[in-house]
Amino acid sequence: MNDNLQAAAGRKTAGNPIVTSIYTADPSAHAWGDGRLYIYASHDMDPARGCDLMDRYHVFSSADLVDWTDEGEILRSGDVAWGRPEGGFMWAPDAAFKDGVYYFYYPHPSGTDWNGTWKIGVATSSEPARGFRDQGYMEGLGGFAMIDPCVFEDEDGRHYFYYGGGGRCQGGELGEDMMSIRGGMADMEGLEDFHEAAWVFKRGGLYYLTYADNLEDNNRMRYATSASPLGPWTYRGIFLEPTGCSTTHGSVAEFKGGWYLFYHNQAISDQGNLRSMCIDRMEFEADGSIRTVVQTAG
Ligand code: FUB
Repeated sequence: MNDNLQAAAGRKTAGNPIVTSIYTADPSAHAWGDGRLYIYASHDMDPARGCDLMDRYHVFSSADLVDWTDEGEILRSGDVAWGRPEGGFMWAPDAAFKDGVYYFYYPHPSGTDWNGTWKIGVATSSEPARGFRDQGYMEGLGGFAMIDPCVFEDEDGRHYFYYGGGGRCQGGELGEDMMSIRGGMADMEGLEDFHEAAWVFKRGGLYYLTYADNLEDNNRMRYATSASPLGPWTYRGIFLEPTGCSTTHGSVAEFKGGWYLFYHNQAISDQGNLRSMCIDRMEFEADGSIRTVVQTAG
């Protein structure tokens, strides 16, 4: 544990960052309906030499967004039979729920050539924060930048899958098995300056796709909206200014009557590969635009 994390550990916080015991990034937030909100996060590892040492995931939950429980580790690279022999590289995940089963989607390379062998793995469990077992990886994806999976459940119970990086994002409808794609993937059109970290949610009948942009060493979050979960998308603007961290990655969830943005910064470590999760309120204009999120500290 480095000195900064040691100093922050145990500090009870209702502010940001929300977890001070370990480094956490890429928060994917879900309210499954049991009165708690769950965050599926990446785990940055010290020393911060890059994103290669990230080899496990933790889940965090809260009933009030103030007191957080570390539910513990749910999966590590050593649990993935098809994974890169050297492990590591467990990057931004997401989760979904259907018919009593929780699905955990995670990007991970399958070979020593980490950059050329990414897959999207799927693990399942009957519980939201423990008992996950790997089920293999998804087939039928486009084969480029297989990172940053996102699953969106529409009000009619259909699930949509998104992923991508390096300027390209694709989406498609998930099949019954939640691992195959029904009818193929398509490029998400209309996203301005897309970098990575796609996230889809719906509010007031409007679909939103949020993502990280390409501002060098200071990514912001932008968004686009559509009348359909698979676009075409209309670009709407920037809603999260730089956090001080070279990457940005966020999710949006409604919980107990409020809308919230979950993202990360480097407030504890001051190092871009040792990140910490944050939450701030989201507010919307009458036309559905997202007001710039105010980043709170401390
Ligand atoms: O955490 C590793 C990578 O950094 C994620 O996959 C990206 O979205 C960025 O946050």
